[in-house]
Order: sequence, then C-alpha cells, then structure tokens
Amino acid sequence: MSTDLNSLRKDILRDLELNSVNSGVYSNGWVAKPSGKRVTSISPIDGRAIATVITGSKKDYERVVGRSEAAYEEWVALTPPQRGELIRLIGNELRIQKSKLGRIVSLETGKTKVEGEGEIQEMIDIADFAVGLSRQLHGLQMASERFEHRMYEQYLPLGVIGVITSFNFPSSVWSWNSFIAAVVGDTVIWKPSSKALLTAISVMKIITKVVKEYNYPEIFSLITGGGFEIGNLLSADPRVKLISFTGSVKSGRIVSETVARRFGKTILELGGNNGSIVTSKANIELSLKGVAFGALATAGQRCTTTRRLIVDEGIYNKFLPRLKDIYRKVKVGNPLEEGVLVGPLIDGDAVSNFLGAIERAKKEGGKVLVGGKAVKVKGLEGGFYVEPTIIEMPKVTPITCEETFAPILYVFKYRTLEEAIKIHNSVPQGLSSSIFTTDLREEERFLSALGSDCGLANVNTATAGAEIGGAFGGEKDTGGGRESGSDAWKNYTRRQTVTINWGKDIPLAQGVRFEV
Ligand code: UN1
Repeated sequence: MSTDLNSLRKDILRDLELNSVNSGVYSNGWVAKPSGKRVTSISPIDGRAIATVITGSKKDYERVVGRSEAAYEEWVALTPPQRGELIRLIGNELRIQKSKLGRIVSLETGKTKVEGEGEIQEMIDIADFAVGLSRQLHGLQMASERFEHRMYEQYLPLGVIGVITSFNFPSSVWSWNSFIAAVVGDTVIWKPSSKALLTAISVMKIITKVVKEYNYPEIFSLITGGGFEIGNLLSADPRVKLISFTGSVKSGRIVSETVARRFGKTILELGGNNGSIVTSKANIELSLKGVAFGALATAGQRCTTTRRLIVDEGIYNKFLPRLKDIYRKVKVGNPLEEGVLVGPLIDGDAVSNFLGAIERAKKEGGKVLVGGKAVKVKGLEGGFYVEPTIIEMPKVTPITCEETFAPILYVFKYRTLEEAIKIHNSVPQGLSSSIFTTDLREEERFLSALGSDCGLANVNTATAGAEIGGAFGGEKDTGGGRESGSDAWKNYTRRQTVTINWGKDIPLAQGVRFEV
C-alpha cells in the first residue's frame, strides 16, 4: 500500500503543479519568497510529508491587504452580473479539475475519495448559486409617510474581507464565503488552516488562472500562516471589514472580541455538538443509516458530526445492537481505497484528544460499547487512525458538552420527547440537530419554538451533510453566523436606507415643523 501511496503522491503533486517547496502567498501573482516560517504538510493517511510551504508574515500581509484594496476599486466598477460571469468561468474550471483537486483534499486531510470530490462539488454548487444571485441582489422599497418621497434599501459591498478556514472543509467553506462575497462586490483574503495548505494553494492556482486569463481584477488573495499571527492581523485590521471564521469556540471567541473592538463584522461558524433523537416511531433502517453517516463521515471531524444520540428507551435494546454492528463492520483505513468509509484523524494531537475524551467519559460514568482505541493500519503505520466509538452515558456530563473532533458517539436513553429535547438542548453549542420519527406531532414539536435550539434542524436525515442552498450556521457557542445560501449574502454587504425627496417642498417626518 505505501508504494502505491508514494506514486499517487507524486501524481497528485505533478497534476496540480505543486513543488517540493511552495510559496504560500498569492497577491496579484505568487510571492516568490514569502517571509514567514516553513510548514511541511503531512498526509494523515501515512503520517509522511507531502510538500513544504513558505508561509507569509506581517510584511507579506501588508502587501496582500494593499493589493486587495486596490483590486476592490476596479471590482466595484463592474456590475454584479459581470462579476457573476467570473464566478461562472471559475465554476466551469472547477468542473474540469474536480477529481484532481479532490485527490489533494483526500491526501492532505484524509477524507475519503468521494468526500474529497464532494468538497469540490460543493464549490461548483455554490458557484452556480452565486451566478444566479448576481442577478437577484435586491432590497425592499417602503412607503414613505412624507409626500413625494421614496424610501428603499440597498445593499452595497463592504470592501476587503477576510476568510479564515478550517482543515475539515479546506476549500468549500472558503468558496461559500468568497463566491458570494465576490458577486456582491467584495475582495477576499484567504487564510487557510495550516493543516491544509496544499489544498488552498492548489485551489488558488486554478482560480487565479481563470482570473488572469479573462483579465479580471485580482480579487482573490491567499496568505498562509504557521500559527495565529495572520489571523490576529486580519482580526485587528480596520481595513478588513468582515472576518468570516470557521474553527473552535475558543479561537472564535478571540476573533470575535478582537473584531468587535474595532466594530468590524464577523461571521462565526464555531463548534458543533450535534444530537439526533430517535423516537419509537422512527423508521429504524433509515435512522441507522442516518446516524451512522452523521457520526462517522469525515471520521467524525465535521462541525455537523452527530456526537450525541438520544434514543427512546422502548427501542433502545433493538436499536443499539444494530448500530454497534454497523460500527464493528465499518471499514477504517486508507481513505483513497474503495469501500473505506472512515479515514484517519488529521494528526497525532487529534488521536490524543480522542483517547483523552474516552478516558474522561469513562470517569464520568460512561460505558464504552464499541471501539475506544487507536488503530494501526497495515502498511500505513504512521497514519492517525482510531476505532469508531460508541459510549453509553447515564446522563449529560461535562465531556458530552464538549466538541471532540473524532468519531465518538455518546448515547442517552429517554422516556418522553420533552426529556429528549431537554437533553438535546443542554449543551452550549447549537449548530445542527435531527429527529428520526414518522409521527407528525413529534416532528412538529421538534421544529417548534420549544424544540431544537440549533441553526439547522433535520427530520429523518442526518445532522451532517447540509446543502449549499440553505443558510448555514448555528446558535449559542456556535457563534450565530450564517453563510452559504438563502439570504446569507446580506452578511457580506452594508445596508443603506435611502430616502429621496422628489417634490418641491421639504415635509418632515413625525409631523415636525421647522420654518426658517
Ligand atoms: C463544517 O464542518 O465546517 O453539512 C461544514 C455538512 C457540510 C459542511 C460542514 N456540508 O456536513
């Protein structure tokens, strides 16, 4: 296997024109010698190096912001449909490059082959969405109380924005933000996760080739970093009007406070600790598939991963053995191999966090029903693999209120739906949720104001796997941001309320008289 992986690694680097040492800064062209530290990208599949990236520092950052501001001046001079045209061309190119890009996503983050390609498909989908949106950016018109006056609102671009992404959706989440921001008229600086640098560089290569070929302003820039420096610079910089941040609650709190201090805008997509309720009225086969996908896809490293399962005590003894069976059979291993559903975790720290969480769960009264250990995959001994794990919990405890980025599912029993919803809503995070039931009353209760407290609510489908057409994001510690579809585009704009007096007099609102 390792020899195959070695030749595959070479193919991927060649296909994407990646070198053994790469520039990690793109600002109107690749910066030949960025001045940040060197970071080696490691494949979690075998723990071996893929290639090295020279990241950016403060000096590079200044250049990037300056150029991005200059590009904005040109970009706002275009109409939204003209901007949409660039995104359409980018979407076309992504269609051509889908499998090549999907492979670097898998190699660098350990996603399965279909998930790696799915990542690029999500970019294509949001590109299509953004193109359509470029002809539908609309505001409201209001009736004015003043004679011969017209009032309406318009949404204007913000200027330069920053997008900070995480390793688990290393390019699609960038595109959710960037393609939408681009059609509304912003320019975008991307700070990708230091664990997925080569994916970001590959995506930028493909996208900026299109930008150059069709002579558009260089609205997309990239600045990689090896730590917090670039993220901190972006957050503190009043020239960067909005920071869209995906990552942990802990880092999100720092970003949020820093940006708020300068009255900048944020879109925060922080931790999830998503629960699925399976009621006695559920379709069992469908629920098993939904729970398994939600909990195990991307090896439990999605913000939307199902981390908590809340099952009606009446079906518990029927449901759990079936789920345990699936967990035991699910194939863990090289994510590029056919039939493997669970790849590696991102790195050694993630394995330690997995093991640490299991120890804590046991101390808090949990009983490991299946899994619980790190595993070595033959031929890939340096990789970061773990067993899909189910832990039965007697009640909600501190560890079950935390997001551990690993395939650990905490299971709870419930008696009444009210109790199930209470358990469900008892965690600090509020991203995604789901209920499996065929009972209308149960479903509607879950979707009512007294039901799920999350940004995403699913019925008879998993907490994970959202489509781009809806607004994506969550409540409470998840940060409250919304990105991707629906009217999330408004977050990338500033709203202006316009009042026009087209009469010969100047009547005042509220009947105020002011005769001069
Ligand atoms: C994330 O984990 O940050 O809904 C995003 C999903 C994916 C996106 C997850 N479409 O599972």
